[in-house]
Amino acid sequence: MGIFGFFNKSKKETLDKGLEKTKQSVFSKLTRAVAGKSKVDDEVLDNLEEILITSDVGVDTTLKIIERIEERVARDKYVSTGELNNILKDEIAALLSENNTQDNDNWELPETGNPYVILVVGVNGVGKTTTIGKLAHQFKQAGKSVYLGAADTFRAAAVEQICIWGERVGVPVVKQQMGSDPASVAFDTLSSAKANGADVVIIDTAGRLHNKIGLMNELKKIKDVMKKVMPEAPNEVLLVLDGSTGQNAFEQAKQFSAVTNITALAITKLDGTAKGGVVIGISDQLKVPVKYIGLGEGMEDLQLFNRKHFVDSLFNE
Ligand SMILES: Nc1nc2c(ncn2[C@@H]2O[C@H](COP(=O)(O)OP(=O)(O)OP(=O)(O)O)[C@@H](O)[C@H]2O)c(=O)[nH]1
Ligand SMILES: [Mg+2]
Repeated sequence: MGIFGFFNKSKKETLDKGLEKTKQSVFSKLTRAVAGKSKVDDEVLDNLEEILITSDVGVDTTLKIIERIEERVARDKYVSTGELNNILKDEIAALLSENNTQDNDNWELPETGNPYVILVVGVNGVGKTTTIGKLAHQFKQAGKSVYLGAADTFRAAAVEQICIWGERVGVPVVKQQMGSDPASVAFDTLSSAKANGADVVIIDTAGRLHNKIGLMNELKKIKDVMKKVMPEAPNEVLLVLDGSTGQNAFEQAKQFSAVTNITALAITKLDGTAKGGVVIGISDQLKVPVKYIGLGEGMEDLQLFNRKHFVDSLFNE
């Protein structure tokens, strides 16, 4: 492996390109904030605070970042505005690394003797099915055998969509008719995957949140049925969030965590938005780790989230 390890040149390009809109927006605001100023003073810090908040970093995380920069300015006496990008990059990376969760740097999975089961949840349209297709592709590339379960039985088109991904990526999809019981689809998928010695199972679910209780019951039923096949399943409950909705994504994460035990987050659609700063806030504020980020609609446009690479990409000129 080279110095970037898994993070090779093409991945870096995908990340840089995906974060371009956020980056442009942050930089143009920063440039305006320091125009005509040589030194980071209170006014620059005030402007910086506003920039971070309007870039969807979130108020609490912004205040933490500003505090760190204030300390640094007090310590170093004179901090030139030209250094601001680098300081922001360092301080945000340091802040995020204090979070106890770890970044994943490869697609390896824990050895359990059974397939590793990922249950994918999230409200409609956030990118669940697309993320499942991309995950299947990444796991397959890493040499794993993958089974997908079409447990979004709410619409015929949902079953079709995941089958198209299955064909595109070259992995089997277990399905039933539209309208059938999602828990039964999950049961069939886990059973087949186990019988065939698969490495990973990824289960799609419907995004319609009729009400909290309905959702909670449905997810509980799916989980209970999974446990009949493998007591440790699901190994991962992945909540997918649409990054382009900014603070809304944040709210959804809080709401979902309140009704079910979420173990990982995927933040999608970062390529189409200037609100990519939301990843920083979510990664700082929530106990659940951001594991994957979506940077486009293609098969290759999903990456393991790495805090340092993310912040580097955002603040490197
Ligand atoms: N630009 C971009 N588009 C994305 C990304 N992820 C998903 N999409 C698009 O978002 C739209 C919705 O994605 P789906 O995967 O169907 O979302 P879903 O959560 O499964 O939706 P429901 O099944 O209706 O609940 C599709 O047009 C995807 O191509 C991403 O990372 N970037
Ligand atoms: Mg879907």
